[in-house]
Amino acid sequence: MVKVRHLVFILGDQLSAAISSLDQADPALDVVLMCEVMEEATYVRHHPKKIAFIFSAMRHFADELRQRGFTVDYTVLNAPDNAGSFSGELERAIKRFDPEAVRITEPGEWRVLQMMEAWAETLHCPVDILPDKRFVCSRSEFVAWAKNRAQLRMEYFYRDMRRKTGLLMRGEEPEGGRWNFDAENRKPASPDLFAPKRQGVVPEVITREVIDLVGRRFKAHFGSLTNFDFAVTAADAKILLDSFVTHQLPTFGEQQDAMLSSDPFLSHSLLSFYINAGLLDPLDVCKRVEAAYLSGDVPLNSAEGFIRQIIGWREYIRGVYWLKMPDYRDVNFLKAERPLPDFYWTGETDMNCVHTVVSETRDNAYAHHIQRLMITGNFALLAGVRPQAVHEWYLEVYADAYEWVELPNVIGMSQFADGGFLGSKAYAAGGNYIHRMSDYCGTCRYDVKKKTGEGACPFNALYWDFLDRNVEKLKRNQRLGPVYATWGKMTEVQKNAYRQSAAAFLAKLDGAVRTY
Ligand code: FAD
Ligand code: DLZ
Ligand code: SF4
Repeated sequence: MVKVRHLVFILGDQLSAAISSLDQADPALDVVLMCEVMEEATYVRHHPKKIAFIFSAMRHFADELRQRGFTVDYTVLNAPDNAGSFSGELERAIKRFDPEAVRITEPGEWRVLQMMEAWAETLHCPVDILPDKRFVCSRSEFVAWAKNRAQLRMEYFYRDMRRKTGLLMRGEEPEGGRWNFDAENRKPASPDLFAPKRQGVVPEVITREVIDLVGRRFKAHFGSLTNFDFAVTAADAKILLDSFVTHQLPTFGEQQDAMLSSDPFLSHSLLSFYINAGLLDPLDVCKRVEAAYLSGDVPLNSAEGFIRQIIGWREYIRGVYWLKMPDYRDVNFLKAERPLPDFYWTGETDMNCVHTVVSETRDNAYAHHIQRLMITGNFALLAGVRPQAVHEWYLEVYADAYEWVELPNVIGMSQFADGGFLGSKAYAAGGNYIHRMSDYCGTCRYDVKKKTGEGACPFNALYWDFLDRNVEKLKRNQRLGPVYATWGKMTEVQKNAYRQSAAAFLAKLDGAVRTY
Protein backbone atom coordinates (compact mmCIF):
# COMPACT_ATOMS: atom_id res chain seq x y z
CA MET A 1 0.00 0.00 0.00
CA VAL A 2 1.19 3.52 -0.85
CA LYS A 3 1.15 6.05 2.01
CA VAL A 4 0.02 9.52 0.99
CA ARG A 5 -0.36 12.76 2.92
CA HIS A 6 -3.76 14.00 1.80
CA LEU A 7 -6.46 12.35 -0.20
CA VAL A 8 -8.12 15.32 -1.93
CA PHE A 9 -11.70 14.34 -2.76
CA ILE A 10 -13.22 16.46 -5.56
CA LEU A 11 -16.95 16.22 -6.35
CA GLY A 12 -18.64 16.65 -9.71
CA ASP A 13 -19.66 20.26 -9.03
CA GLN A 14 -16.24 21.27 -7.69
CA LEU A 15 -14.37 21.34 -10.99
CA SER A 16 -12.43 24.56 -10.36
CA ALA A 17 -8.66 24.84 -10.51
CA ALA A 18 -8.93 27.18 -7.51
CA ILE A 19 -11.16 24.90 -5.39
CA SER A 20 -10.19 25.17 -1.71
CA SER A 21 -9.46 21.44 -1.32
CA LEU A 22 -6.55 21.87 -3.77
CA ASP A 23 -5.17 24.98 -2.06
CA GLN A 24 -2.19 23.37 -0.41
CA ALA A 25 -2.11 20.24 -2.51
CA ASP A 26 1.28 18.95 -3.56
CA PRO A 27 1.51 16.48 -6.46
CA ALA A 28 4.47 14.82 -4.75
CA LEU A 29 2.58 14.10 -1.52
CA ASP A 30 -1.13 14.05 -2.24
CA VAL A 31 -3.55 12.06 -4.37
CA VAL A 32 -6.78 13.39 -5.89
CA LEU A 33 -9.88 11.19 -5.74
CA MET A 34 -12.78 11.54 -8.18
CA CYS A 35 -15.57 9.06 -8.84
CA GLU A 36 -18.65 8.58 -10.99
CA VAL A 37 -21.23 6.93 -8.76
CA MET A 38 -24.77 5.62 -9.25
CA GLU A 39 -25.98 7.09 -5.98
CA GLU A 40 -25.38 10.65 -7.23
CA ALA A 41 -26.91 9.97 -10.64
CA THR A 42 -30.03 8.33 -9.24
CA TYR A 43 -30.93 9.79 -5.79
CA VAL A 44 -33.18 11.72 -8.09
CA ARG A 45 -33.25 10.56 -11.69
CA HIS A 46 -31.24 13.38 -13.25
CA HIS A 47 -31.73 14.41 -16.87
CA PRO A 48 -29.29 12.38 -19.06
CA LYS A 49 -27.77 15.60 -20.43
CA LYS A 50 -26.88 16.65 -16.91
CA ILE A 51 -25.24 13.31 -16.13
CA ALA A 52 -23.32 13.36 -19.43
CA PHE A 53 -22.21 16.94 -18.79
CA ILE A 54 -20.94 16.18 -15.30
CA PHE A 55 -19.19 12.92 -16.17
CA SER A 56 -17.47 14.41 -19.21
CA ALA A 57 -16.47 17.58 -17.36
CA MET A 58 -15.13 15.42 -14.49
CA ARG A 59 -13.04 13.32 -16.89
CA HIS A 60 -11.61 16.43 -18.54
CA PHE A 61 -10.87 18.04 -15.19
CA ALA A 62 -9.06 14.88 -14.05
CA ASP A 63 -6.91 15.07 -17.20
CA GLU A 64 -6.09 18.71 -16.51
CA LEU A 65 -4.99 17.84 -12.97
CA ARG A 66 -2.81 15.02 -14.34
CA GLN A 67 -1.20 17.55 -16.67
CA ARG A 68 -0.42 19.62 -13.58
CA GLY A 69 1.42 16.57 -12.21
CA PHE A 70 -1.22 15.17 -9.87
CA THR A 71 -2.00 11.52 -9.43
CA VAL A 72 -5.76 11.31 -9.93
CA ASP A 73 -7.49 8.18 -8.72
CA TYR A 74 -10.59 8.23 -10.94
CA THR A 75 -13.36 5.62 -10.83
CA VAL A 76 -15.51 5.50 -13.95
CA LEU A 77 -19.14 4.46 -13.62
CA ASN A 78 -18.60 1.10 -15.28
CA ALA A 79 -15.54 0.09 -13.22
CA PRO A 80 -16.24 -3.45 -11.94
CA ASP A 81 -15.25 -2.54 -8.37
CA ASN A 82 -17.12 0.81 -8.29
CA ALA A 83 -18.74 0.94 -4.82
CA GLY A 84 -21.61 3.10 -6.17
CA SER A 85 -21.53 5.91 -3.59
CA PHE A 86 -19.28 8.69 -2.30
CA SER A 87 -18.90 6.92 1.05
CA GLY A 88 -18.13 3.55 -0.56
CA GLU A 89 -15.59 5.02 -2.97
CA LEU A 90 -13.87 7.02 -0.26
CA GLU A 91 -13.65 3.94 1.95
CA ARG A 92 -11.98 1.97 -0.86
CA ALA A 93 -9.54 4.82 -1.57
CA ILE A 94 -8.61 5.14 2.11
CA LYS A 95 -7.78 1.44 2.11
CA ARG A 96 -5.63 1.88 -1.01
CA PHE A 97 -3.72 4.99 0.06
CA ASP A 98 -3.90 5.10 3.85
CA PRO A 99 -3.81 8.94 3.84
CA GLU A 100 -2.99 11.03 6.89
CA ALA A 101 -6.20 12.96 6.20
CA VAL A 102 -8.93 13.49 3.65
CA ARG A 103 -9.38 17.06 2.39
CA ILE A 104 -12.61 18.09 0.78
CA THR A 105 -14.47 21.32 0.00
CA GLU A 106 -17.89 21.66 1.64
CA PRO A 107 -20.61 20.31 -0.66
CA GLY A 108 -23.56 22.12 -2.23
CA GLU A 109 -26.14 19.85 -0.62
CA TRP A 110 -27.15 19.31 2.97
CA ARG A 111 -27.59 15.58 2.22
CA VAL A 112 -23.92 15.28 1.23
CA LEU A 113 -22.73 17.38 4.17
CA GLN A 114 -24.40 14.87 6.51
CA MET A 115 -22.44 12.10 4.80
CA MET A 116 -19.17 14.00 5.00
CA GLU A 117 -19.57 14.83 8.66
CA ALA A 118 -19.92 11.13 9.45
CA TRP A 119 -16.84 10.01 7.51
CA ALA A 120 -14.13 10.76 10.09
CA GLU A 121 -15.81 8.38 12.51
CA THR A 122 -17.06 5.69 10.16
CA LEU A 123 -13.91 5.56 8.02
CA HIS A 124 -11.43 6.10 10.86
CA CYS A 125 -9.55 8.87 9.11
CA PRO A 126 -9.44 12.64 9.81
CA VAL A 127 -11.58 14.59 7.31
CA ASP A 128 -10.97 18.33 6.79
CA ILE A 129 -14.06 19.99 5.32
CA LEU A 130 -13.00 23.34 3.87
CA PRO A 131 -15.19 26.36 3.03
CA ASP A 132 -16.21 26.80 -0.60
CA LYS A 133 -14.54 30.07 -1.64
CA ARG A 134 -16.38 30.29 -4.94
CA PHE A 135 -19.08 32.47 -3.42
CA VAL A 136 -18.93 36.19 -2.67
CA CYS A 137 -20.70 35.69 0.66
CA SER A 138 -19.60 32.89 2.98
CA ARG A 139 -22.16 30.87 4.89
CA SER A 140 -21.21 32.48 8.20
CA GLU A 141 -21.31 35.97 6.68
CA PHE A 142 -24.86 35.34 5.47
CA VAL A 143 -25.93 34.11 8.91
CA ALA A 144 -24.52 37.33 10.40
CA TRP A 145 -26.33 39.42 7.76
CA ALA A 146 -29.64 37.65 8.41
CA LYS A 147 -29.39 37.84 12.19
CA ASN A 148 -31.80 40.27 13.84
CA ARG A 149 -33.55 41.10 10.57
CA ALA A 150 -37.29 40.66 10.85
CA GLN A 151 -37.46 40.14 7.10
CA LEU A 152 -34.81 39.10 4.61
CA ARG A 153 -34.96 40.88 1.28
CA MET A 154 -32.69 40.16 -1.67
CA GLU A 155 -32.54 43.79 -2.78
CA TYR A 156 -30.78 44.93 0.41
CA PHE A 157 -28.47 41.94 0.42
CA TYR A 158 -27.59 42.70 -3.21
CA ARG A 159 -26.60 46.27 -2.39
CA ASP A 160 -24.21 44.96 0.24
CA MET A 161 -22.69 42.57 -2.31
CA ARG A 162 -22.26 45.45 -4.77
CA ARG A 163 -20.44 47.41 -2.06
CA LYS A 164 -18.37 44.37 -1.13
CA THR A 165 -17.29 43.51 -4.68
CA GLY A 166 -17.15 47.10 -5.98
CA LEU A 167 -18.98 45.89 -9.11
CA LEU A 168 -20.72 48.76 -10.95
CA MET A 169 -19.90 51.19 -8.15
CA ARG A 170 -18.75 54.81 -8.35
CA GLY A 171 -17.24 55.21 -4.92
CA GLU A 172 -20.13 54.68 -2.51
CA GLU A 173 -22.78 55.25 -5.18
CA PRO A 174 -24.21 52.76 -7.66
CA GLU A 175 -23.28 53.29 -11.30
CA GLY A 176 -26.01 55.30 -13.03
CA GLY A 177 -27.40 56.55 -9.71
CA ARG A 178 -29.74 53.58 -9.15
CA TRP A 179 -29.21 50.06 -7.81
CA ASN A 180 -31.72 48.42 -10.08
CA PHE A 181 -32.78 49.07 -13.69
CA ASP A 182 -35.58 46.52 -13.93
CA ALA A 183 -38.08 49.21 -14.86
CA GLU A 184 -36.31 49.29 -18.25
CA ASN A 185 -36.42 45.52 -18.60
CA ARG A 186 -39.53 43.28 -18.70
CA LYS A 187 -40.32 43.79 -22.39
CA PRO A 188 -41.99 41.19 -24.60
CA ALA A 189 -39.95 39.86 -27.54
CA SER A 190 -40.72 39.20 -31.18
CA PRO A 191 -38.90 36.71 -33.42
CA ASP A 192 -35.64 38.14 -34.76
CA LEU A 193 -34.57 36.41 -37.93
CA PHE A 194 -31.16 38.06 -37.70
CA ALA A 195 -30.45 37.00 -34.10
CA PRO A 196 -26.94 35.49 -33.92
CA LYS A 197 -26.94 31.71 -33.74
CA ARG A 198 -26.28 30.40 -30.26
CA GLN A 199 -22.78 28.94 -30.01
CA GLY A 200 -22.36 25.35 -28.73
CA VAL A 201 -19.51 22.86 -28.50
CA VAL A 202 -19.20 19.80 -30.74
CA PRO A 203 -18.62 16.69 -28.57
CA GLU A 204 -15.10 15.27 -28.85
CA VAL A 205 -14.02 11.71 -28.08
CA ILE A 206 -14.39 11.72 -24.26
CA THR A 207 -17.81 13.35 -24.44
CA ARG A 208 -18.93 10.93 -27.14
CA GLU A 209 -17.90 7.96 -24.96
CA VAL A 210 -19.78 9.42 -22.00
CA ILE A 211 -22.90 10.10 -24.09
CA ASP A 212 -22.81 6.47 -25.16
CA LEU A 213 -22.45 5.28 -21.54
CA VAL A 214 -25.23 7.54 -20.27
CA GLY A 215 -27.50 6.54 -23.14
CA ARG A 216 -27.13 2.88 -22.15
CA ARG A 217 -27.29 3.23 -18.35
CA PHE A 218 -29.95 5.91 -17.82
CA LYS A 219 -32.56 5.01 -20.42
CA ALA A 220 -35.45 5.38 -17.97
CA HIS A 221 -34.59 8.96 -17.02
CA PHE A 222 -36.68 11.84 -18.40
CA GLY A 223 -34.92 13.78 -21.15
CA SER A 224 -33.18 13.58 -24.48
CA LEU A 225 -29.43 13.18 -25.05
CA THR A 226 -29.48 14.23 -28.69
CA ASN A 227 -27.74 17.41 -29.85
CA PHE A 228 -25.55 17.54 -26.74
CA ASP A 229 -23.50 20.72 -27.17
CA PHE A 230 -22.44 21.68 -23.65
CA ALA A 231 -18.93 22.89 -22.92
CA VAL A 232 -17.11 20.39 -20.71
CA THR A 233 -13.90 22.31 -20.00
CA ALA A 234 -13.22 25.69 -18.41
CA ALA A 235 -11.58 26.85 -21.67
CA ASP A 236 -14.68 26.09 -23.75
CA ALA A 237 -17.01 27.54 -21.13
CA LYS A 238 -14.94 30.75 -21.34
CA ILE A 239 -15.48 30.82 -25.12
CA LEU A 240 -19.24 30.54 -24.55
CA LEU A 241 -19.05 33.35 -21.98
CA ASP A 242 -17.27 35.59 -24.50
CA SER A 243 -19.81 34.73 -27.16
CA PHE A 244 -22.69 35.55 -24.79
CA VAL A 245 -21.14 38.89 -23.82
CA THR A 246 -20.73 39.85 -27.48
CA HIS A 247 -24.01 38.61 -28.90
CA GLN A 248 -26.70 38.29 -26.23
CA LEU A 249 -25.72 40.46 -23.26
CA PRO A 250 -26.61 43.75 -24.99
CA THR A 251 -30.27 42.67 -25.10
CA PHE A 252 -30.22 40.60 -21.88
CA GLY A 253 -32.03 43.27 -19.83
CA GLU A 254 -34.88 44.03 -22.17
CA GLN A 255 -35.54 40.38 -23.02
CA GLN A 256 -35.15 39.00 -19.51
CA ASP A 257 -38.83 38.29 -18.90
CA ALA A 258 -39.87 37.45 -22.47
CA MET A 259 -40.85 34.00 -23.81
CA LEU A 260 -40.93 33.00 -27.47
CA SER A 261 -41.97 29.68 -29.07
CA SER A 262 -39.29 29.93 -31.74
CA ASP A 263 -36.43 30.67 -29.34
CA PRO A 264 -35.96 28.76 -26.08
CA PHE A 265 -32.92 30.84 -25.07
CA LEU A 266 -33.54 34.46 -26.18
CA SER A 267 -30.78 36.58 -24.59
CA HIS A 268 -30.13 34.36 -21.60
CA SER A 269 -26.56 33.29 -20.97
CA LEU A 270 -26.88 29.49 -20.54
CA LEU A 271 -23.96 29.75 -18.17
CA SER A 272 -25.54 28.37 -14.99
CA PHE A 273 -24.33 24.82 -15.81
CA TYR A 274 -20.73 25.99 -15.91
CA ILE A 275 -20.90 28.37 -12.98
CA ASN A 276 -22.55 25.78 -10.73
CA ALA A 277 -20.18 22.95 -11.69
CA GLY A 278 -17.09 25.12 -11.24
CA LEU A 279 -15.97 25.61 -14.85
CA LEU A 280 -16.60 29.36 -14.59
CA ASP A 281 -16.01 31.50 -11.54
CA PRO A 282 -19.08 33.68 -10.80
CA LEU A 283 -17.05 36.76 -9.88
CA ASP A 284 -14.91 36.46 -13.03
CA VAL A 285 -18.11 36.25 -15.08
CA CYS A 286 -19.42 39.43 -13.43
CA LYS A 287 -16.12 41.24 -13.98
CA ARG A 288 -16.22 40.30 -17.65
CA VAL A 289 -19.75 41.73 -17.89
CA GLU A 290 -18.76 44.90 -16.03
CA ALA A 291 -15.80 45.36 -18.41
CA ALA A 292 -18.15 45.09 -21.40
CA TYR A 293 -20.30 47.83 -19.88
CA LEU A 294 -17.33 50.06 -19.06
CA SER A 295 -16.02 49.79 -22.59
CA GLY A 296 -19.40 50.88 -23.93
CA ASP A 297 -20.37 47.55 -25.52
CA VAL A 298 -23.48 46.84 -23.45
CA PRO A 299 -26.07 49.09 -21.80
CA LEU A 300 -26.24 49.48 -18.04
CA ASN A 301 -29.69 47.89 -17.67
CA SER A 302 -28.30 44.65 -19.15
CA ALA A 303 -25.03 44.64 -17.22
CA GLU A 304 -26.71 45.53 -13.92
CA GLY A 305 -29.56 43.04 -14.46
CA PHE A 306 -27.10 40.25 -15.19
CA ILE A 307 -24.74 41.01 -12.31
CA ARG A 308 -27.73 41.20 -9.93
CA GLN A 309 -28.73 37.66 -10.87
CA ILE A 310 -25.32 36.39 -9.82
CA ILE A 311 -24.09 38.41 -6.85
CA GLY A 312 -27.67 39.13 -5.76
CA TRP A 313 -30.05 36.25 -6.36
CA ARG A 314 -27.55 33.40 -6.62
CA GLU A 315 -25.72 34.33 -3.42
CA TYR A 316 -28.93 35.15 -1.55
CA ILE A 317 -30.53 31.85 -2.53
CA ARG A 318 -27.50 29.93 -1.27
CA GLY A 319 -27.51 31.87 1.98
CA VAL A 320 -31.17 31.06 2.59
CA TYR A 321 -30.58 27.37 1.79
CA TRP A 322 -27.90 26.91 4.45
CA LEU A 323 -29.69 29.15 6.93
CA LYS A 324 -32.92 27.15 6.77
CA MET A 325 -31.96 23.56 6.01
CA PRO A 326 -32.94 20.87 6.78
CA ASP A 327 -36.44 22.06 7.76
CA TYR A 328 -36.78 24.21 4.64
CA ARG A 329 -37.25 21.15 2.46
CA ASP A 330 -40.53 20.23 4.17
CA VAL A 331 -42.28 23.58 4.54
CA ASN A 332 -45.77 23.79 3.06
CA PHE A 333 -47.31 27.11 4.11
CA LEU A 334 -50.28 26.81 1.73
CA LYS A 335 -50.83 23.13 2.58
CA ALA A 336 -50.78 22.19 -1.09
CA GLU A 337 -51.15 18.43 -1.49
CA ARG A 338 -51.98 17.64 -5.13
CA PRO A 339 -49.60 15.20 -6.87
CA LEU A 340 -47.53 16.52 -9.79
CA PRO A 341 -49.60 16.09 -12.97
CA ASP A 342 -48.31 13.55 -15.48
CA PHE A 343 -47.87 16.17 -18.17
CA TYR A 344 -44.78 17.46 -16.36
CA TRP A 345 -43.19 14.26 -17.66
CA THR A 346 -44.90 13.87 -21.01
CA GLY A 347 -45.62 17.44 -22.11
CA GLU A 348 -49.02 16.13 -23.22
CA THR A 349 -51.36 18.95 -22.39
CA ASP A 350 -53.40 21.35 -24.49
CA MET A 351 -52.00 24.27 -22.50
CA ASN A 352 -49.50 25.39 -25.10
CA CYS A 353 -47.35 27.31 -22.62
CA VAL A 354 -46.85 24.28 -20.36
CA HIS A 355 -46.44 21.95 -23.33
CA THR A 356 -43.72 24.20 -24.79
CA VAL A 357 -41.73 24.56 -21.58
CA VAL A 358 -41.88 20.85 -20.69
CA SER A 359 -40.87 19.88 -24.25
CA GLU A 360 -37.94 22.32 -24.25
CA THR A 361 -36.92 21.07 -20.82
CA ARG A 362 -36.94 17.47 -22.08
CA ASP A 363 -34.84 18.40 -25.12
CA ASN A 364 -32.38 20.84 -23.57
CA ALA A 365 -32.26 20.14 -19.78
CA TYR A 366 -32.83 23.89 -19.71
CA ALA A 367 -35.59 26.45 -19.48
CA HIS A 368 -34.96 30.08 -18.75
CA HIS A 369 -35.93 31.78 -15.52
CA ILE A 370 -39.28 33.19 -16.51
CA GLN A 371 -40.39 29.87 -18.02
CA ARG A 372 -39.45 28.08 -14.77
CA LEU A 373 -41.15 30.70 -12.61
CA MET A 374 -44.19 31.82 -14.57
CA ILE A 375 -45.16 28.70 -16.54
CA THR A 376 -44.32 25.39 -14.83
CA GLY A 377 -43.86 27.00 -11.39
CA ASN A 378 -46.93 29.21 -11.67
CA PHE A 379 -49.13 26.33 -12.83
CA ALA A 380 -48.05 24.13 -9.90
CA LEU A 381 -48.67 26.98 -7.46
CA LEU A 382 -52.14 27.75 -8.81
CA ALA A 383 -53.13 24.09 -8.98
CA GLY A 384 -51.94 23.45 -5.41
CA VAL A 385 -49.30 20.84 -6.17
CA ARG A 386 -47.30 19.58 -3.17
CA PRO A 387 -44.14 21.76 -3.08
CA GLN A 388 -41.87 18.78 -2.41
CA ALA A 389 -43.09 17.05 -5.60
CA VAL A 390 -42.40 20.23 -7.53
CA HIS A 391 -38.94 20.46 -5.95
CA GLU A 392 -38.06 16.91 -7.01
CA TRP A 393 -39.14 17.60 -10.57
CA TYR A 394 -36.94 20.68 -10.85
CA LEU A 395 -33.97 18.88 -9.31
CA GLU A 396 -34.34 16.09 -11.86
CA VAL A 397 -34.91 17.96 -15.08
CA TYR A 398 -32.44 20.86 -15.23
CA ALA A 399 -28.74 20.47 -15.91
CA ASP A 400 -27.90 23.34 -13.55
CA ALA A 401 -29.89 21.88 -10.63
CA TYR A 402 -28.17 21.27 -7.31
CA GLU A 403 -30.25 21.37 -4.20
CA TRP A 404 -28.63 24.52 -2.73
CA VAL A 405 -29.82 26.62 -5.67
CA GLU A 406 -32.86 24.70 -6.89
CA LEU A 407 -34.67 24.16 -3.59
CA PRO A 408 -35.05 27.79 -2.38
CA ASN A 409 -35.97 28.87 -5.90
CA VAL A 410 -38.75 26.29 -5.98
CA ILE A 411 -39.93 26.08 -2.38
CA GLY A 412 -39.47 29.76 -1.55
CA MET A 413 -39.62 31.86 -4.69
CA SER A 414 -41.93 29.82 -6.90
CA GLN A 415 -44.25 27.89 -4.56
CA PHE A 416 -44.42 30.41 -1.69
CA ALA A 417 -44.20 27.38 0.60
CA ASP A 418 -42.12 29.30 3.15
CA GLY A 419 -44.90 31.87 3.60
CA GLY A 420 -42.81 34.75 2.26
CA PHE A 421 -39.51 34.22 4.08
CA LEU A 422 -37.33 34.36 0.94
CA GLY A 423 -39.36 36.96 -0.93
CA SER A 424 -42.51 38.94 -0.28
CA LYS A 425 -44.12 38.19 -3.61
CA ALA A 426 -46.19 35.14 -4.56
CA TYR A 427 -45.47 34.58 -8.26
CA ALA A 428 -49.05 33.76 -9.22
CA ALA A 429 -50.41 34.99 -12.53
CA GLY A 430 -53.34 34.38 -14.82
CA GLY A 431 -53.32 33.98 -18.59
CA ASN A 432 -53.04 37.72 -19.22
CA TYR A 433 -49.48 37.83 -17.96
CA ILE A 434 -48.45 34.88 -20.12
CA HIS A 435 -50.16 36.44 -23.12
CA ARG A 436 -48.36 39.74 -22.56
CA MET A 437 -44.90 38.21 -22.15
CA SER A 438 -45.02 35.40 -24.74
CA ASP A 439 -46.44 34.27 -28.06
CA TYR A 440 -47.66 30.95 -26.61
CA CYS A 441 -51.35 31.85 -26.52
CA GLY A 442 -51.70 32.53 -30.23
CA THR A 443 -51.53 28.83 -31.11
CA CYS A 444 -53.15 27.45 -27.97
CA ARG A 445 -56.41 25.47 -27.99
CA TYR A 446 -57.55 27.62 -25.08
CA ASP A 447 -58.72 31.20 -25.39
CA VAL A 448 -56.68 33.45 -23.13
CA LYS A 449 -59.30 36.19 -23.30
CA LYS A 450 -62.06 33.86 -22.10
CA LYS A 451 -62.26 33.88 -18.32
CA THR A 452 -64.45 30.89 -17.50
CA GLY A 453 -66.32 27.99 -19.06
CA GLU A 454 -65.52 25.68 -21.95
CA GLY A 455 -62.40 26.68 -23.91
CA ALA A 456 -61.30 29.37 -21.41
CA CYS A 457 -57.60 29.57 -20.53
CA PRO A 458 -57.26 27.44 -17.36
CA PHE A 459 -54.79 29.90 -15.83
CA ASN A 460 -57.57 32.51 -15.54
CA ALA A 461 -59.93 30.58 -13.29
CA LEU A 462 -57.08 28.84 -11.45
CA TYR A 463 -55.59 32.22 -10.58
CA TRP A 464 -58.71 33.57 -8.87
CA ASP A 465 -59.49 30.22 -7.30
CA PHE A 466 -55.96 30.10 -5.85
CA LEU A 467 -56.41 33.53 -4.29
CA ASP A 468 -59.87 32.64 -2.99
CA ARG A 469 -58.74 29.28 -1.58
CA ASN A 470 -55.81 30.84 0.25
CA VAL A 471 -57.39 34.11 1.27
CA GLU A 472 -56.79 33.66 5.00
CA LYS A 473 -53.08 33.06 4.42
CA LEU A 474 -52.51 35.70 1.75
CA LYS A 475 -54.89 38.58 2.44
CA ARG A 476 -52.38 40.42 4.63
CA ASN A 477 -49.68 40.22 1.94
CA GLN A 478 -49.17 43.84 0.92
CA ARG A 479 -48.39 43.05 -2.68
CA LEU A 480 -51.67 41.19 -3.07
CA GLY A 481 -53.80 43.98 -1.57
CA PRO A 482 -54.93 45.46 -4.91
CA VAL A 483 -55.68 41.99 -6.31
CA TYR A 484 -57.88 41.08 -3.36
CA ALA A 485 -59.58 44.45 -3.73
CA THR A 486 -60.49 43.52 -7.32
CA TRP A 487 -61.77 40.12 -6.17
CA GLY A 488 -63.81 41.83 -3.49
CA LYS A 489 -65.56 43.97 -6.12
CA MET A 490 -66.69 40.98 -8.18
CA THR A 491 -70.27 39.77 -7.92
CA GLU A 492 -70.95 36.38 -6.31
CA VAL A 493 -72.01 35.15 -9.76
CA GLN A 494 -68.62 36.06 -11.23
CA LYS A 495 -66.77 34.56 -8.28
CA ASN A 496 -68.73 31.34 -8.51
CA ALA A 497 -68.06 31.09 -12.23
CA TYR A 498 -64.32 31.22 -11.50
CA ARG A 499 -64.66 28.71 -8.66
CA GLN A 500 -66.67 26.29 -10.79
CA SER A 501 -64.34 26.53 -13.80
CA ALA A 502 -61.32 25.90 -11.63
CA ALA A 503 -63.04 22.99 -9.84
CA ALA A 504 -63.99 21.38 -13.16
CA PHE A 505 -60.41 21.70 -14.45
CA LEU A 506 -58.85 20.37 -11.25
CA ALA A 507 -61.32 17.47 -11.17
CA LYS A 508 -60.14 16.46 -14.64
CA LEU A 509 -56.56 16.80 -13.51
CA ASP A 510 -57.18 14.59 -10.47
CA GLY A 511 -59.09 12.05 -12.47
CA ALA A 512 -56.30 12.12 -15.05
CA VAL A 513 -58.91 12.45 -17.79
CA ARG A 514 -57.05 13.92 -20.79
CA THR A 515 -57.76 17.34 -22.29
CA TYR A 516 -56.17 19.42 -19.60
P1 FAD B 1 -29.39 33.91 -17.05
O1 FAD B 1 -30.78 34.37 -17.20
O2 FAD B 1 -28.45 34.18 -18.13
O3 FAD B 1 -28.85 34.53 -15.68
C1 FAD B 1 -27.45 34.65 -15.40
C2 FAD B 1 -27.04 33.86 -14.20
O4 FAD B 1 -27.63 34.37 -13.03
C3 FAD B 1 -27.42 32.39 -14.23
O5 FAD B 1 -26.51 31.64 -14.98
C4 FAD B 1 -27.40 32.03 -12.75
O6 FAD B 1 -26.10 31.70 -12.34
C5 FAD B 1 -27.79 33.33 -12.07
N1 FAD B 1 -29.20 33.32 -11.64
C6 FAD B 1 -30.23 33.94 -12.24
N2 FAD B 1 -31.34 33.82 -11.49
C7 FAD B 1 -31.01 33.09 -10.42
C8 FAD B 1 -31.73 32.62 -9.30
N3 FAD B 1 -33.03 32.88 -9.11
N4 FAD B 1 -31.07 31.83 -8.42
C9 FAD B 1 -29.78 31.56 -8.58
N5 FAD B 1 -29.04 31.99 -9.61
C10 FAD B 1 -29.66 32.76 -10.52
N6 FAD B 1 -30.83 28.16 -11.11
C11 FAD B 1 -29.89 27.22 -11.03
O7 FAD B 1 -28.70 27.53 -11.23
N7 FAD B 1 -30.21 25.94 -10.70
C12 FAD B 1 -31.48 25.56 -10.48
O8 FAD B 1 -31.74 24.39 -10.21
C13 FAD B 1 -32.51 26.53 -10.58
N8 FAD B 1 -33.81 26.20 -10.37
C14 FAD B 1 -34.77 27.15 -10.47
C15 FAD B 1 -36.10 26.81 -10.23
C16 FAD B 1 -37.09 27.76 -10.30
C17 FAD B 1 -38.51 27.40 -10.00
C18 FAD B 1 -36.77 29.09 -10.62
C19 FAD B 1 -37.82 30.12 -10.69
C20 FAD B 1 -35.45 29.43 -10.87
C21 FAD B 1 -34.44 28.49 -10.79
N9 FAD B 1 -33.10 28.82 -11.03
C22 FAD B 1 -32.13 27.86 -10.91
C23 FAD B 1 -32.70 30.21 -11.31
C24 FAD B 1 -32.65 30.56 -12.81
O9 FAD B 1 -33.86 30.21 -13.41
C25 FAD B 1 -31.47 29.89 -13.52
O10 FAD B 1 -30.29 30.19 -12.83
C26 FAD B 1 -31.34 30.37 -14.93
O11 FAD B 1 -32.53 30.11 -15.65
C27 FAD B 1 -30.16 29.71 -15.61
O12 FAD B 1 -30.09 30.04 -16.97
P2 FAD B 1 -29.04 31.08 -17.53
O13 FAD B 1 -27.67 30.66 -17.15
O14 FAD B 1 -29.34 31.24 -18.97
O15 FAD B 1 -29.41 32.36 -16.70
C1 DLZ C 1 -24.99 15.57 -10.02
C2 DLZ C 1 -23.87 14.57 -9.96
C3 DLZ C 1 -23.97 13.38 -10.67
C4 DLZ C 1 -25.12 13.09 -11.56
N1 DLZ C 1 -23.01 12.45 -10.60
C5 DLZ C 1 -21.91 12.69 -9.85
C6 DLZ C 1 -20.88 11.71 -9.73
O1 DLZ C 1 -20.98 10.61 -10.24
N2 DLZ C 1 -19.80 12.03 -9.01
C7 DLZ C 1 -19.65 13.23 -8.39
O2 DLZ C 1 -18.61 13.47 -7.78
N3 DLZ C 1 -20.63 14.15 -8.44
C8 DLZ C 1 -21.75 13.91 -9.15
N4 DLZ C 1 -22.75 14.83 -9.20
C9 DLZ C 1 -22.62 16.06 -8.40
C10 DLZ C 1 -22.97 15.76 -6.94
O3 DLZ C 1 -24.31 15.28 -6.86
C11 DLZ C 1 -22.77 17.02 -6.10
O4 DLZ C 1 -21.41 17.19 -5.92
C12 DLZ C 1 -23.43 16.92 -4.76
O5 DLZ C 1 -24.81 16.87 -4.89
C13 DLZ C 1 -23.06 18.10 -3.87
O6 DLZ C 1 -23.53 19.30 -4.43
FE1 SF4 D 1 -51.15 29.06 -21.60
FE2 SF4 D 1 -53.66 29.98 -21.36
FE3 SF4 D 1 -52.02 31.06 -23.13
FE4 SF4 D 1 -52.93 28.58 -23.52
S1 SF4 D 1 -54.15 30.44 -23.47
S2 SF4 D 1 -50.83 29.28 -23.79
S3 SF4 D 1 -53.03 27.82 -21.41
S4 SF4 D 1 -51.79 31.08 -20.92
